[in-house]
Order: sequence, then structure tokens, then C-alpha cells
Amino acid sequence: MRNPTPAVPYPLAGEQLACLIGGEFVRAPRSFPNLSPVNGRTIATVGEADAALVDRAVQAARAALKGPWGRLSTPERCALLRKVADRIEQRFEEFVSAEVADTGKTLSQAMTLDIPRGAANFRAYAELALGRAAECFETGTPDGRGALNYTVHKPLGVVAVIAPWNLPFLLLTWKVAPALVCGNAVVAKPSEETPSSAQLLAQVMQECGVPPGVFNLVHGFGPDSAGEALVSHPDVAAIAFTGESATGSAIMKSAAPTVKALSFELGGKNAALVFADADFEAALAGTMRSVFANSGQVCLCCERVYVERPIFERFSAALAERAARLKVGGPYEGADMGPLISRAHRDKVLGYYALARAEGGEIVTGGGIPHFGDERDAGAFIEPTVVRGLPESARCVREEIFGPVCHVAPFDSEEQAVSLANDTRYGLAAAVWTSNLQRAHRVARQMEVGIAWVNDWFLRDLRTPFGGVKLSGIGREGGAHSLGFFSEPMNICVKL
Ligand code: NAD
Ligand code: 6OD
Repeated sequence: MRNPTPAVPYPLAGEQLACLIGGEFVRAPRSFPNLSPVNGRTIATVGEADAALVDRAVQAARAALKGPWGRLSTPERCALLRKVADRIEQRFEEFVSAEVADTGKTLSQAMTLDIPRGAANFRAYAELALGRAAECFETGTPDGRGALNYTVHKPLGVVAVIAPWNLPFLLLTWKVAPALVCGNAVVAKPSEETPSSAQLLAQVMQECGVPPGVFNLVHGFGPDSAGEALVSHPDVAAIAFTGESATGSAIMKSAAPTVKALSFELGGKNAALVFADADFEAALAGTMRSVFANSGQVCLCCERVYVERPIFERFSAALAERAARLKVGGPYEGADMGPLISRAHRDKVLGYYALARAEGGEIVTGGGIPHFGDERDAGAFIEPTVVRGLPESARCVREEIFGPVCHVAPFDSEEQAVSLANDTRYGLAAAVWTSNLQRAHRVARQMEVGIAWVNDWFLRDLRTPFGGVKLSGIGREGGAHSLGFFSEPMNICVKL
């Protein structure tokens, strides 16, 4: 059995999840339930921040910038980040339990990806900030004495970090860590669907002695709630957001009047290109992962799989056969795939399954919901699904579904494969499967995306640029790119 029972129970049971403002946990005026996607039961009650609470959080962050935090050196901030990483690792089981409760994802994924990457994000940025080089130019002057121009990096100020629900802890810490290491003060808002690991992070910040107001947490929804209040707040200098492209667009509007810096990691409709010369087994296993990981709820998932004609029938049949064999179930059952995040999201994905049929597609496997005959029938489970036969103009081929589903279609030439992959308004990621080295480089380079994998998928090095083109985002995070976004470079010119 791969997934044992939880090492610790849900760590926030019985509490109302409070906002962290200026170093104090504050009860919000309204609350909402956090529902389990496994059985629909209430996991916890979450306090919803209103505009007044969000304002308090922003003011606490501003005050923190003027206090001891503003005087810490980069090595001191790095040391604090490493302490946070250590504490996350000490409370590893609690984080895992919280993440799994909110999302229903498999225990094995939370233990090997979500929570370790949360700690790794803090370590990685501590290391990167320490190694950041200082730019310096010698400049000629008419009197021959010259000048030195050097760059200093200052914090931006108060930074809003807004995260989605699919990889809640990984994606929140991916932005919080670089924002803090650059000396900013953060107001973080996790998704309303997944508040628990963020709540534990707030506790960890307190335990590690992060000064009051440096990390603030507000819970709530987007429009007319904490999210909108935060992104339209005049004292927020920058917004780092991960979520849907349409939400990115709404946030841009809210941020426009006060001209904030924006870093957006948005949706995707990613392609996998499987060439006939690929290692068949590796391509099949990798494509399975790229379609069904996290129940297809990863922005990098490949919802469009294009396979070279000579292996199309064999590959698509094998993909459907493996998909049909995936075990769907709760986090502690040794399942391959958990539920979707919510009933509402399941309705959306089921709508696309119906649309695929209406658009003339053939559902090769899946297309419905599993029946368990127990409390899981009140959850948000859905069948892994493979579709074929849709025209490229179909909405199911063009729109992000964000579920465990792909459309598989043949191609006849490298040129056609590249053109199909790029024929989308999104541009986040691509996976190219081939054993031809020259083709691998040639095709990968032609992908209009932020990241292209060759013979793998979701293999990450945190120093590399990460982000998307077209509807998939604005800017790049990762490594020096994050340090660049979260700080303000200033030139100092010294006449010698
Ligand atoms: P979402 O856009 O609905 O919500 C994301 C966050 O934004 C939540 O915290 C939400 O409360 C908040 N929000 C919503 N409306 C807002 C508003 N008007 N103002 C301020 N905040 C607002 O996204 P989701 O459903 O949580 O996540 C799934 C989406 O995220 C998918 O489209 C997926 O592709 C995308 N995503 C992208 C990446 C990436 O790196 N490119 C990573 C993960 C997820
Ligand atoms: O690995 C990362 O750093 C990252 N931002 C992953 C995004 C996954 C999207 O769901």
C-alpha cells in the first residue's frame, strides 16, 4: 500500500481560520466553510477579510517596512528564510495533512511534491539572494577622473501575493519567499478553497520570529471580497498572482488606477508532441503524468496530445487503456488520482465532457463520474477521460478545462506538429517526445511557450525562468527573474 493513513490528523480542526495581521491572529467579521472535496463535509470555518481588514493588513505591512525588518541585511533575511524552511520540515506531517484535507490530492503527491517544494522555495531564494551579484560600471568623464556606477536593489514595498487552489502551498511560497528575501512586506491571500497550508505558514512565520507585519495573511474570495480589496489598495506596490487568465485580466483593471507592478502566471492549453521515433514507453508514461497529475489540475498539464501518424492508433489506444486503469479515490487509499477541487469545478469539467460529445468527439474512456456507494459520492470525483476526433476549432481543444482530460489527435509532419501546438491563445508549456536530438532542439525552440520539456514534463530547476506568453502570463519568475521582479534597482553614480 503506497499511501498510509495520515501521520497526524487535520491540524486546524475546530478553529476558525483567522487572518494574520501585524503579528496577531484576527477574527474576521464574516466566515465561510472550507469543504472537503472527498466527501463534502466541512473541514474548517474560515474568517473572510473585508476591505477594512485588508486595509489593516496593508497598513501593518507598511509599518513593518519602517521597523527592524527594513534594517535587516540580505544575509540576515536569508537566515530567516532558512529558519522558515526548517520549521516547515519539522511540521511536515501537519502541512501534508492540511494540504490533503483541503484538496483531496493523493498523500504521495503532497509528500513528494507540494510540501517539500514549499520548503525548497524558501531555501532556494535564500541561496539565490546571497549569491546575487552587484552590477558596477566604470564610466569615463571629460576630466579623466571617471565615475563608478553601481546598482543597489531596494524592496518594492507592500506586495500582494494571490494564489490558486491547485498546488496551494507550492504556489504561495513560490512568491512569498522571493518577495521576503528582497525585503518587501507581504499580504498573502490563498484561494478560498485551500486556506489551511497558508494558515500553518502564518503560524510558522510567528514561530520563526518574522517581525510583525512582514507576513500578513488574509482569507477570502476574489471579487467583492479580500482579493479585490487587496489588488485595488493604493498602498500595494506590486501584485504577484497565479490563477486564471480571466482573473488576471480583472486584477489588471483593479490595479490600473494606481499603476502597480504585475507578475502573472496564468492558464494554459498545453500541447504534448509525440514523434514516432520517441521511446514509446517513456512517452506514454510521461504523457499520462502530464495529463492526469493532480487530477489534471496543473497549469502545465497537456490537454492537447498530438501523436505522429505511424504510432497514433497504438499510442492513443494505450493512453486510453492506462487512463481507464487509473485508480480514483481518496488521499489515503493508495489511489492514482484524487477528486477535483470542488463540486462547482466538477460541474465545469463535466460540462466540457458533454461539450466534447456535442462537438463530435469520441470519448474513448471516461466521460462521467465514478460511483463508490459510500460518502465519497458526496465528493467531487470524476473519471479520467480521453477524447479523440474533435476538429481543431472545437472549444474543448481551444479552452482550458483544468481537469483529467486530453484530446488526442494525429499529425503527419514536424511542421504540422509545430503549427498545431502553437495554434492557441495560450503559451505556457509544451512537452516534446522524440529520440532525434536535432529535432528535439529544433522543435522545442519553435514552441511559443515559457517552458518546453524534451522527453519529460514538470521537471523543475528553481533558478530557471518560469512563466507564459500570450494569455498565459506576464513576466517571468524563478531565480534571478523573481529577485528582479520583487526589487527596485537603483543606480548610484559616484564621481571619482
Ligand atoms: P482563480 O483565478 O479563480 O483564483 C486564483 C486566486 O485569485 C484565488 O485566490 C482567488 O480568490 C483570487 N481572485 C479571484 N478573482 C479575483 C479578483 N477579481 N481580484 C483579486 N483576486 C481574485 O484561479 P483558480 O481557479 O484558483 O486556479 C486555477 C487557474 O490557475 C487555472 O486557470 C490554472 O491554469 C491557473 N494556474 C496557473 C499557473 C501558472 O503558473 N501559470 C499555476 C497554477 C494555476
Ligand atoms: O513549479 C513551479 O514553480 C510552478 N510555478 C508551477 C506551476 C504549476 C501550475 O499549476
